[in-house]
Amino acid sequence: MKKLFYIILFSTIPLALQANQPKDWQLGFQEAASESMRDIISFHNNLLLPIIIGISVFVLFLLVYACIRFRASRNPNPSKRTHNVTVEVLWTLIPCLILIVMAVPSFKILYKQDTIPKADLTIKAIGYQWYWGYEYPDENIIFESYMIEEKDLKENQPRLLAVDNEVVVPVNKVIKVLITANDVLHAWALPSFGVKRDAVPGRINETWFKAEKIGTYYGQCSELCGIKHAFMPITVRVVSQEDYDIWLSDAKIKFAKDPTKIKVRKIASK
Ligand SMILES: [Cu+2]
Repeated sequence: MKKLFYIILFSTIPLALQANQPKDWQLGFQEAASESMRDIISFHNNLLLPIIIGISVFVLFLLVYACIRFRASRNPNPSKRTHNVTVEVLWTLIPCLILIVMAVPSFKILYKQDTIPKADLTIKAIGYQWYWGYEYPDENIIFESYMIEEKDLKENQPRLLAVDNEVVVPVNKVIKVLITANDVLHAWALPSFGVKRDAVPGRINETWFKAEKIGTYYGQCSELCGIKHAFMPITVRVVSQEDYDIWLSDAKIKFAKDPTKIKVRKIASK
């Protein structure tokens, strides 16, 4: 019995730690890893949810009240009234006011996301049927990122989310993402960063994020793009600046876009 308890305990701990990917039986959003996502979550939890609950409870009350108060046995001769100006004005005005109350903070968040601060790093994501291509335009880096098949998964790699070549970015830096596609519509989406933008062939969309926590974050293509739409995940690994520099110097050789531009690292003289 005790053994069973420990098995359950320890098998649930890793789940609790992996906050950056969908969890079994999850309700609501993934945990925020950027200010943008925190804004979205607080807008949802502090404003939308109370309004939705309030309206649902009110409508339920009206339904129950009407069923009981105006049932045939208690109200044999129904009223013939068809219009009531006061009630009609109210049921138009109140929903308008509710919409305005929701729209103001909603637009504020939208515009905040739309204004891209000065970028520390720019990456370009290109959607293909069915994988993502990435470029680091300022670093002469280009690579492709394919989903890892279930049979090839290593430990701690989530099914349908892990990729062979991850996007690596430094923590606490403004990352600008240029998004486009090369065949059909795709969408580059990363829930923990509050980022989702359509990838449109022949056009470049842009967005940004600033990851606040080191970790691996998972997203998926979010525009129906064909038979393997569900199999082109997005993995972003957020690392410290030092780790990023190490990755960068290797990636510049491994993923060089133009081999003539490789700056060979100076080998320290003996
Ligand atoms: Cu796609």
